[in-house]
Parts: sequence; C-alpha cells; structure tokens
Amino acid sequence: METQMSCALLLLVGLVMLGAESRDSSKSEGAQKRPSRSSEQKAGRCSYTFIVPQQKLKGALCVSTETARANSSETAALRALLDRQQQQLEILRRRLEQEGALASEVSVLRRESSSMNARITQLYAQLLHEIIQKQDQALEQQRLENQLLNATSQVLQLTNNYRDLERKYEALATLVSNQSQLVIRLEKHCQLSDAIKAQQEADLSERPQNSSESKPAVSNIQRDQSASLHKEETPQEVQEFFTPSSELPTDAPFVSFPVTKTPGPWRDCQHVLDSGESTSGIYLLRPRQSNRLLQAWCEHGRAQGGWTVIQRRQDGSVNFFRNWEQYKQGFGNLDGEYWLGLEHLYWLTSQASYKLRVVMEDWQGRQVFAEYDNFRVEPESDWYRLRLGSYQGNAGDSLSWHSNKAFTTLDRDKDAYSGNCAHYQKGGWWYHMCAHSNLNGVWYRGGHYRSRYQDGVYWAEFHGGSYSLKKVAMMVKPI
Ligand SMILES: [Ca+2]
Repeated sequence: METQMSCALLLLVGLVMLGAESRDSSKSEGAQKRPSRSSEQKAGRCSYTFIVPQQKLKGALCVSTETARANSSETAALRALLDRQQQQLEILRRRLEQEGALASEVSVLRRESSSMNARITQLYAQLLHEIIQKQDQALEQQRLENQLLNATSQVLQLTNNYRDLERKYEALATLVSNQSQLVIRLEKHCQLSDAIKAQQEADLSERPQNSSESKPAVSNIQRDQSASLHKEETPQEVQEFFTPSSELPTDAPFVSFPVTKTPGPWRDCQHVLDSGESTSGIYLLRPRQSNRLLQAWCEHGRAQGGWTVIQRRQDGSVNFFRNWEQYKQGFGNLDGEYWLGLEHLYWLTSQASYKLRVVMEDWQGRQVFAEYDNFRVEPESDWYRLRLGSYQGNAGDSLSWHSNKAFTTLDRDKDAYSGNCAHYQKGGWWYHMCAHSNLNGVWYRGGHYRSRYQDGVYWAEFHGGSYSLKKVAMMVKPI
C-alpha cells in the first residue's frame, strides 16, 4: 500500500517538475512554442496533453496500463479494509451504547438500593422507638395495677378490721349485759339472805328451843346462798359464774358467750385442746420465742382436733391476689376465708415438728385430704421457703413438687419460671414452674372454669388444674 502511494506521489512530482521546466522554457523559447499552439489550435481540442522535456525523444512513447490496474486493485482493497473498519467501528459503537445503557441501569439500581437502605434504617429506628414506648407503657400499666391492687387490699383490710371491731364490740356488749344480770342476781341473793337472816333471828328469838326443826326448811336456800356468797368473795370464782355449769343458773346469755377458763394466749391449737378447750373457734395464740400475738381458728371437730388453720377457702369472699407484705402479715376473716400469714407460720412451725393437713371438697361434696409430716417454712430472709416431709392421704400428692421452693407473690418473683408465676396463677404460693397446686388462686364457682391461665383454686391430683375446688383448708398440728 505504502509503495503504491509513494509511486503515485513520484508520478505527480515528476509531472509537476515537467510542468515547471516547460514554463521556464516557454519564457526563453516563446518563439519556438508559438508554432506548436498554433498547430494545437489547428488540430482541435485535446483529450490529454503530454508535456515532454525538450530532450530529443528516441524510440516509442508508451503508456503503462499495469500501474493503473495495480492502483485500482489497491484502492478496492483499501475500500474493503475501510468498510471492515467501519463495520468494526459500528459494532464497537453499538457495544459502547449497550454498555452505557447497562452502566446507567446499574447506577439507577444503586441509587434505588441506597434509598431503600435509608428507608429501612428509618423504619428500624421507628420500630425501636415504638418497642421502647410499648415497654414503657407496659411498665406504667403494671405499676398502676400494683397500686390498684394495694389500694384494694388496704380497703379490704380496713373492712376486715372494722368487722373485727364490730364483733369485739358485740362481745363486750354481751359481757356487760351478762355482768349486769349477774349483779342483779347477786343483789337479789343478798336481799333474800338478809330477809332469811332476819327471819331466822326472829324465829330464834321467838322459839329458841325449836332451832333444829327450822333447818330443813331453809337448808337449800342457805346452801345456795352461802355458796354464792363465798363465791362472791373471790374474783376467780365469780369468773366461773360465766361458764355454763349445772350448779349455777344457765340463762341463754351465759351459754352463748364463750368465756374460757384460761384466756390464753396458747402456743397453738393443740395447746388449746390440751388445756381442755374442745370447741372449734377463734383463739389467741403466741408461739414460743415470739412476741407476736395472733388469732387463729382452732379446728377441733375433725381428725382428732388440735389443728391450727393457716388457710381457708369456701365462698370466694376474700381476694387472695395480694402482695408480699399482705401474705407476710395475713389477711381475711378468721371465721371465713383467710390466710394466717407467713411470718406467723414461720414462728408457729419453728417451735416444734408439725404436720400439715390439706382438706378439700369438690362441688359434688366429695371430701379428700393430703397430709405431710415435718412441715415448716423458713424465715423471710429465705423467702419463707417450704419444707415438707412425706405424703399420705387420698387426695394425691400435689405439693411435694413445691417442696424447697421460695414463696412468690405478684411483687416478689422467686419462682424458677422466666416470668412471674403469681401473675399467671393469680395468687401467692411456693411456685416452681409454675404449679401443681394453687390453693390461693381465684375461687371459681361450679368446678370447671374457663380462664386464659390456670388460675383457679386447684389441686392437680384431685380433678386437675382446670377445676376450681369448692372448699379448701390448710391446717397444722404438732406431730
Ligand atoms: Ca420467675
């Protein structure tokens, strides 16, 4: 190709040089040229004009057509090459366009991805904020629930205190009434004795010799009178006057008001029974090594008596969903539903070896019991942990699973479950994870109950966890 180009250039340069030489020679030899122009004009218009040097040509003048043919084939080859290059250029251009479109698409996708990321981050932050807000709300709600619960418990406590005061007032009023009647009776006796004495003196003065005859007529009265007068002198004996006795008047008020020979306090209800008091009722207790006075219901009517009742459910009249302090101190009505209190229970069961008896009754009137020996609770420093011995009874054992467990209430979670069992079981108990027995749960009427959680008064071995028992009592007695 390059050789072809250089040949064409040489040809052109040769022609130009020839032209220049012809111009120079035309100036000097103008006279000689004129005859040729005139000959040109004479011959007519030329297709090609060959300017040849002034040298004398010798031989034939030839025009080579091979070079022209070579040039045209080279041109064709060049054109083909150019076409191919143009095609390649076209292909490259298209590819470039395609790649450019792809790149723009990728950049658009990148932009979208970054905006999506930003949106996700924003949503995540929003979600976190909402979660925190909900947690705050839940805490606040729980706090308010606790407050409400405390307020309700206080109101119930006050109501119970008021009832206790009313009962005490009634008892005192009855006592005053009885004392008034006693005073009236004694006054009558005194008046009668004065009258009899006066009569005796009169008789003696009238008939001193008949003294022996008069004795049978007044002997009964004298005996009674002298007896009552002697009794009047000693307050202890007067005190006996209140107790129902065959020798003394037994009017209704004397019998209805149970004044005991020894008003206590006793160590426990077994002590009460041992002291001769075999009537079930409320007694004043003071466990050994404890300065705490407490009242409890002594059950002497079943299982040989001497039982100190520490818990009782029977009509759902008392709310057992209470806090730690209330389970510690006790609550309820001593002649109805009540919880003796963990602190009392601790002092009570630490003075001797006790057994626990749980008595239960279902809604068909069937009664069963479960007994455990060596029952006691640890002090508050150990969360009133439950200690139980071996089981016997016909109710099934639903408490041994809770042995060695701390007591848990709504406000003090000591159970092994991740949440607070008291929250779900609605009571206070020696919860584990959570309960085979829940005797401080919600008292449902009719047995089987429907609730979101197993929160009834149940004993799993007796009717299962979804059956709320009608009557339950827990009581202790020294072994
Ligand atoms: Ca827990």
